[in-house]
Order: sequence, then structure tokens, then C-alpha cells
Amino acid sequence: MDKAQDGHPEGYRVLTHDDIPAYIAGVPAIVAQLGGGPADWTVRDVADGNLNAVYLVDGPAGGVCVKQALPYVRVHHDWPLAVERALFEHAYMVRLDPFVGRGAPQLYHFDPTLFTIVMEKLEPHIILRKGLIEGRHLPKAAPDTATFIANATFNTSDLAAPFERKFEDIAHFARNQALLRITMDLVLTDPYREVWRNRYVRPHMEGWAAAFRTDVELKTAVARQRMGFLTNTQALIHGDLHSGSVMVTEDDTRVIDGEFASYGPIGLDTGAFIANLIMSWYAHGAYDRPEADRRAYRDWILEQIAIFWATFRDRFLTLWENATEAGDAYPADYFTDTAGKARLATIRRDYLDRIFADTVAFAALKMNRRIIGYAQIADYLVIEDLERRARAQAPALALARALLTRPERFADIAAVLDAIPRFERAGLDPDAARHL
Ligand code: SR1
Ligand code: MG
Repeated sequence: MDKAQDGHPEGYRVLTHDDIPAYIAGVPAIVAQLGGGPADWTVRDVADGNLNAVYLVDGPAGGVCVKQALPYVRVHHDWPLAVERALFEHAYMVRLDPFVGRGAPQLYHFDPTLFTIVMEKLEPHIILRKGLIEGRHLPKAAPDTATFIANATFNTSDLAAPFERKFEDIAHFARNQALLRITMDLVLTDPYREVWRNRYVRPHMEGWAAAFRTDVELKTAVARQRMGFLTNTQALIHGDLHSGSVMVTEDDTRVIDGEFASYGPIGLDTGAFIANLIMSWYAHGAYDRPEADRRAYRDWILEQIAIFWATFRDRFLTLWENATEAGDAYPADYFTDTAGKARLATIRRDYLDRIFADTVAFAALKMNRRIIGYAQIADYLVIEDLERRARAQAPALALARALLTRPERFADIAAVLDAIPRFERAGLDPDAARHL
């Protein structure tokens, strides 16, 4: 990629709100979709995530969403970040389109100079995280996200894709290094070391942060997952599939923001989603709501975690059992006799059990990074009283430590669901939480 003197790719510039109509006017297909001309369009800045600019544009005939990769972290302008990340978000959308259908927004246009993606405007959808904070019942969110992950990962894994295709993809997405570095540092490493960008509730969470830095058992388990992230190119994963990466209505769900895409362990995606439901469960304990409402909503969250895992597992197995074209791991003519078919059934169960073990471990890492780390989440930030916030965070860290260091206790989703309320007894002293 040619770099101009300012270090950005040749021709790149940051679009402001006021630039958007003129920019869109240069893309005939989008002009037709909006109807009218620039003077008829309204532009809304709706950026919500940490990294990018996002605008919704409405015209007389329709609307679109314009997302531009900024050359820095949107919420931290001194932190440079490669705009090429938009290439990988675009490639993720293109690669998954045949498999996920309406599970993602429709892609309309990609601009490789301004690193802009124009896509379907999702309205009246809201970010799932917002819905969870507000205590909304969104019955499709968990099963649809599970189906999306199963469709995306099965079809790009060695169970469905020939290795030549997969290796080409691995090589392409391996170049997404700026964002993989963020995951490597912010998600997989920072919570266990001292680093300038770490944030946590001070002074209340000092004890937990210090304990994490010296806990050899915990850091060993974390390093095992880090090794998995580096070496296990199991499937094309989203890489950042938290509740801020899902947009929902009561009957529609779309997975957005695939810029962290890479080939990696499937459990990173399933774990991210479950982690954010678990943190929502703990955060609700500190929200100022009537006790009966709070209890009912927490029960609903636990139910969604169970539904999410069951849906993912069933969908993945169904895809595998019904695949007409096998990948190179288990060619179609390999296990055809009775003994072979029986063995294949066992192999499938083992494969899903390994994804489950990864799911549990990556869920733990995802909770830790949101509580001791740079990128905090609104679920907790809305709790203004810091001690109250910390007391709603400590159980997530205590559970995460157990998930990582005592995996034998969490062989199935029922064990995780049982543990969530039990760990609510954890407090600000990390040693006192060890017996839970
Ligand atoms: C610099 S903040 C980076 C984080 O924001 C994104 O939402 C990802 O979660 C990433 O880890
Ligand atoms: Mg994002």
C-alpha cells in the first residue's frame, strides 16, 4: 500500500460529518438507493464503538450506513491505528455472505482509498449491549448469534473448505496484524501485567489486579489460550463478538464490525458472546431496579446463555452431518462403513467438546479484559457508585479465574450456569473468593 507523506495510504483523508453528502454523491449506486441529491439527505453521526466513524444517511428513497476506519482509535486520538483494518472487515463480509445471509448487514460498497464501507442501515435495530442494560427481552439475539457463528465457522473450517481455499484465506487475514495486536495485548495479555493503558476501578479493584499479576496458575492457563489464539487456525472468526457487535430488534439479529477477523479458535467468538451475557448478569445485580424485575431479567439471561450454546452446538453438528462437500479433515469417502460412521459420531462430539472448553476459557479472558484493561464496558460504567461497580465486577473475575484454572469443574454449560449465581458471593478480596 503506497503511503502518502502523512503516513496514511495515498489519497486517504478523514471524512467529517459535512463531507458525507458530497462523498456519497460520487458513488452512483448509493445515490440511486437514497434518491434525490445531496441537498435532500440527512446525515447522523452514530459512532458508538471505540475505533471507527459511523454515519447513517437518509434520503427520500432509503438510507445507508457509512463506516470509515480512522487512522487512530476514535476514543483515543493519540493512539494510531492502521486504516487497512477496513480491508479485513470487507473481506470478512464478502467471505461469509454465502453462509450467513441476513445474519449480517448487506454490503453495498467498499472504497479502498478512503477505507469506507457503505452498508445496509439497520433501523430500528439497537446495539444488543444497550438492550441488555435496559433489561429488554430480545428473544432472537442469542439463538441468531449462535447460528451466525456456527454458519460462519463451520463453512470456513477444514470440515467444509478445501485446504487450498482455507490457506489462501489464512494468508489474507494473517495480514490483519494491527487489530490482532490489539487482541493479543488488550484481551490476552494486559490484564495480567502493569501497562499504561490498563484501567480498573481504583482503589477497590487494586487487590484483584495485583492478584492477577502474580497468579502463576492463572497466567499459565491464560498463556495456553494465547498459544491457541496464535496457532489454532480453526476457522474464520469475527474476533470481537461481544454484545456491542450485535444489532437487534425483537425479531431480527445482525452481527456487525468484523474488522478483527482472522483465522483462529472458534471458542473466541462463542466465548466472547457468553462472557458479555455473564457480565450483564452480574452488572444487573447493581442496577437500581425493583428486585422482582432484576431477578426475572437475570433468569432470562441465564436462559439465553443455555439457548446460545445449545443452538450453536446443534447448528454446527447439523451442518457437519448434512454437508454435501467435506473439507480435507474428514473427506466424504473416509468413514462410510458402519464402524466408520459410529466413529465419526464420536469425533464430532469430541470436536464440539473441545470448542466448548475453548469457549469457557476465552469467556474468562474476555471478562477479565473488560474489568482490568483499557476497554471498559457500558454495562458496568453505568453503575456510578464505584464500590458498587467493583462489587458487581469481582464475581466475574472470581468466576473467570475458576473457569481458567479449574476447567474440569466446567464440563458442560449447566456447570457454568450453576456457578454464575454462586460466584456472586465473591467480593473485593481475591483470596477470600478461592473456595467458591
Ligand atoms: C483501543 S480499544 C480496542 C477494543 O475496542 C474494540 O471494541 C475491541 O473490543 C478492542 O479490543
Ligand atoms: Mg467493534
